[in-house]
Amino acid sequence: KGDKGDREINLLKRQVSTLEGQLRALQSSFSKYKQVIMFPNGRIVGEKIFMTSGYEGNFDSLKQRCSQAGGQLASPRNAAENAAIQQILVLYNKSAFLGINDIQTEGRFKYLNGENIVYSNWQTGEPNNDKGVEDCVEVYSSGKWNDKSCGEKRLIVCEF
Ligand code: 293
Ligand code: CA
Repeated sequence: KGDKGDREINLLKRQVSTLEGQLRALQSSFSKYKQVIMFPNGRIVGEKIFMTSGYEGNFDSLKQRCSQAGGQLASPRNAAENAAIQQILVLYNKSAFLGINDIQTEGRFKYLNGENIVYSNWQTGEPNNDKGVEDCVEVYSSGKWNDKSCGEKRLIVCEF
């Protein structure tokens, strides 16, 4: 009792206890900073964060801006992600372009990485490739999707 091994174990126990306290403080602080940074333009769904800056531009411009910021254009892969994007659009009463298009093959909508989409929420009657020029996808503040010309200007929503 009280030999060198015991003293080292007791030291380690105090160090672990100190670290546990510091970790709890950091978690609490991080949680608060998340709340602040998400207000009012950000939404968290699982590990994904959706965010707008309020900027409006054509598809290429939005794609470039999200990429420049270290993210990519919002690419909802399920209803929960689509609903999070919709909540942001309701704040602005605007439509956004998604990171989805059928530029490569008409009628085959893909994510920016070339993967075929795994989820969609088309408005009834869409996609209709109106006038043969609609290769991008806008999402209305209703959450429903419409294919639209990539040259139109829409709200930016990026995912990180
Ligand atoms: C046509 C018919 C409309 C539809 C519109 C959009 C354009 O004008 O009902 O809303 O196309 O699909 O992207
Ligand atoms: Ca359309």
